[in-house]
Amino acid sequence: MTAPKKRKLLTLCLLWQPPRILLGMKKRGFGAGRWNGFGGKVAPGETIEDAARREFLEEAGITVGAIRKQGLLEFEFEGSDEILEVHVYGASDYTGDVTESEEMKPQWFDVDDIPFKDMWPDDELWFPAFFSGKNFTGTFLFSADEKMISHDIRVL
Ligand code: 8OG
Repeated sequence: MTAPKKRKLLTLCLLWQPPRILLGMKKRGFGAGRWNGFGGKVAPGETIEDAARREFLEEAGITVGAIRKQGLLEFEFEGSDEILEVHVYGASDYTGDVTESEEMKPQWFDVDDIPFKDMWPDDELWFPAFFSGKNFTGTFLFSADEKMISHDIRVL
């Protein structure tokens, strides 16, 4: 019997002020070279929502106002013994000045001009659900070299 895969809890928060959205170019580590929202690993003893807010502050220098959970995404990579469980939040206001960090270079984009070709390939599939304001779930299988093999997205 194979052991069940470990789950790694991660956050992803998208700051959306129609018609613009703040994305960051990931400068190092997992996902480097791709535009993304802001987020990362949930620390022991921390709530997922607190982690989402902390990561935004660390990566973009700003404190987000109210955040709303909108999505739950699960990623499995071939050859990996863990599942990435990504909790997706939306925010629409913030305080502070958007600032580049060691991890992210933030930039505002028009929602009609999102750079999907330089993002994780699944984003194009679930961003419309996010923008619709609906809740959604997704499960994705990736190859070890980060190509999407299969996906299943449900808008709730
Ligand atoms: O701590 P670290 O930077 O490694 O966290 C990874 C971040 O990337 C975290 O915010 C979750 C997010 N993330 C994935 N996979 C995907 C994906 O396929 N699309 C998007 N948009 N974000 C992802 O781990």
